[in-house]
Amino acid sequence: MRLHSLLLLLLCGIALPLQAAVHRITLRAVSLPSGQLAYQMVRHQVEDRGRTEDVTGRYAAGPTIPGPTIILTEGDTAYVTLEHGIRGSDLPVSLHVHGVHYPFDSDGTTKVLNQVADHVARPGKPYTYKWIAAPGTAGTWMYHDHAFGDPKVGAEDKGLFGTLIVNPASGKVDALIDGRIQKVNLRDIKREFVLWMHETTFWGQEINHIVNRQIPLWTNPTVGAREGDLVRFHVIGIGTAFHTFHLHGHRWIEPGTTHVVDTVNIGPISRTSFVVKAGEGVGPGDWHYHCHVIQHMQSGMMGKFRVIPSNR
Ligand SMILES: [Cu+2]
Repeated sequence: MRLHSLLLLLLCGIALPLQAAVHRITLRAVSLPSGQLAYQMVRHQVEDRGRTEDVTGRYAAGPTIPGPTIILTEGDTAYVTLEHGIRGSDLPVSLHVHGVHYPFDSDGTTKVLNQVADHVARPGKPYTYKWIAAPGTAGTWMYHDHAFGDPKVGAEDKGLFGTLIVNPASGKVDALIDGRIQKVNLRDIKREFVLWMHETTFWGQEINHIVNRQIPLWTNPTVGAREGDLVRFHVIGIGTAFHTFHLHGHRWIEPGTTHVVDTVNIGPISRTSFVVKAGEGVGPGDWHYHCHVIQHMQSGMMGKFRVIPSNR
């Protein structure tokens, strides 16, 4: 009997996911002095193995474009409450997420569109969405408004968009490092750069794992790393234009393939995510990144990946 119980325990232990945290997140949609809209992190608490940790301090203090990057691990569940903080407007606002699982009432759409019910926040009436980062949902995804101003489309084009990263439960991703495809431990990545391509502008954000903070970079930013550091890029399209993201001096593999590339097609709400070793084979420099559509380049759609010499 005792042996039986022990075996059962062992089997249950094997079947349980390695990590299954519950995230309780509050976001607020606000207006910026520029007239644009943005999401702001209000609170993020993580319940994991009986402990609750407040990680709100990892985010920028104010609203940002793109909005706060929410990072989950396969197996996690997030309850994301949206507050309406858009001054001078009582039009509903929402959160529609891509990539992960959610029940229908967390779709973030309006009754005008879904013919059933509004999944929206109104002034003084927050709305809570449930996102389930089920196995198989690892990847870089996005969340955005699907209601404000236009009850079918929403106001993502005015700044109400942000990034959701679901990291694989294994904690590892494939990358082209030192000339060969190998597994990289996510905990060895120093910085992540989120670059949204909107019409003729990049909107950036850094997730700095050295200081454990998200840093807003706003438009066409210079991003930086030390030579030899592992960095991960997340490039996402939004709006109406199609782009070709290109980074000088570096190459990587298309996720899930062995194709080595240095340019990726990015359409609205399509994305890529890849790891590079900063300056690998080419050394330090102000390596440009830009859209390779000539008209977009001519309109200034570019920035720099500044690789500084290693002090090792
Ligand atoms: Cu472009």
